[in-house]
Amino acid sequence: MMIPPAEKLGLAVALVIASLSAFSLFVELIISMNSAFGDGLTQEELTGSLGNRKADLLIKMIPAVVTTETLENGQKPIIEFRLFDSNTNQSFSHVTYYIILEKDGKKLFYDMFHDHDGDLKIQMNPNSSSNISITGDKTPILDLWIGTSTKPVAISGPIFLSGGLYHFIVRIETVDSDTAILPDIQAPIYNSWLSIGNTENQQINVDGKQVPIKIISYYDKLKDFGFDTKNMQLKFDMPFNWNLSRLENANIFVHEEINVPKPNAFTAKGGYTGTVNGVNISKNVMLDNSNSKADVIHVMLPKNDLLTLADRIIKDGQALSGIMSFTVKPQEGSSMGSVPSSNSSMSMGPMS
Ligand SMILES: [Cu+2]
Repeated sequence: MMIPPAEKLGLAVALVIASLSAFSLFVELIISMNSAFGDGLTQEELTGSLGNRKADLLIKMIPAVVTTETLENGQKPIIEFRLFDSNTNQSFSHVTYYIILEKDGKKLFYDMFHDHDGDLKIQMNPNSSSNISITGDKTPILDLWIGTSTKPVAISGPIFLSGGLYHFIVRIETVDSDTAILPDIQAPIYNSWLSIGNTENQQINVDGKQVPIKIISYYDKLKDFGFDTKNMQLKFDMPFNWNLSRLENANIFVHEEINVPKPNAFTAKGGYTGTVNGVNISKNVMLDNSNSKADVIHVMLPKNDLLTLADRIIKDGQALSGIMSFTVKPQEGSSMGSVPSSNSSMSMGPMS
């Protein structure tokens, strides 16, 4: 179809204006009626609707385990966005995604992306250059980036350089046709906080021997790491917003992974206990002992447990500190049994 240049421009301008006006509006208005939230996962399905159709958005990191360490080793993860009707599992066609990426409230990039089959793939190429650049094919009419499975659009630059939560704000601009722009009031908006694991190497002193350990935090960056040699207790803190309504409205999952080489006195008991802000969370501590050379200890806090903890921590008056404070120490036969698979890179599906 041939479209005269003036009309092309008009369409593009309309699309830009539609998205700009949506921006100022969405905070107060649209977000409350037509959006979904997620927090701390590596993939999730956010529910939404378009007219009388279900319009769920799958946001997924491929592979599921992306950490500062795997990225430093050259990993270039793909982020998949698929808008689909969950009643039929059919993808919408000709989906234009307006995507904003933020970290710690700071905007990293925003642009419009399109996939004719509704299944958008964006490759992330983190590097320390000063600017973000996007490379790929574009649609002929609206000049939107196209990212398919065989040819993902690539975003290069200072993204995913640090671990923690990356906030994707996704607004659906078109479905069914490349040029049928959705009115503000209908355009679904989705919020997802995907997690890049932050890998930290530490040394602990076990019986006078330095043991190098590795901690991966799949929620936010840790701070104030410490090890009490006498009690053999690890401790570390993480920034965390304990606000109950925030937690109730999010798909949320906190996952810390501690790798300790063995054997030594720390690993000798074959089990571990843990606390969060002084509350015993040993049932959330799992040992993967499938590797003969290292214990992999997972502290996994799904939403329900986080809500219970938050309730207690708010009553204790600890919530204002904005800290989740972990301890982990060895204890005989205490861990919930071992993770069955030798693959500790568990995939974190939607948890609500
Ligand atoms: Cu299309």
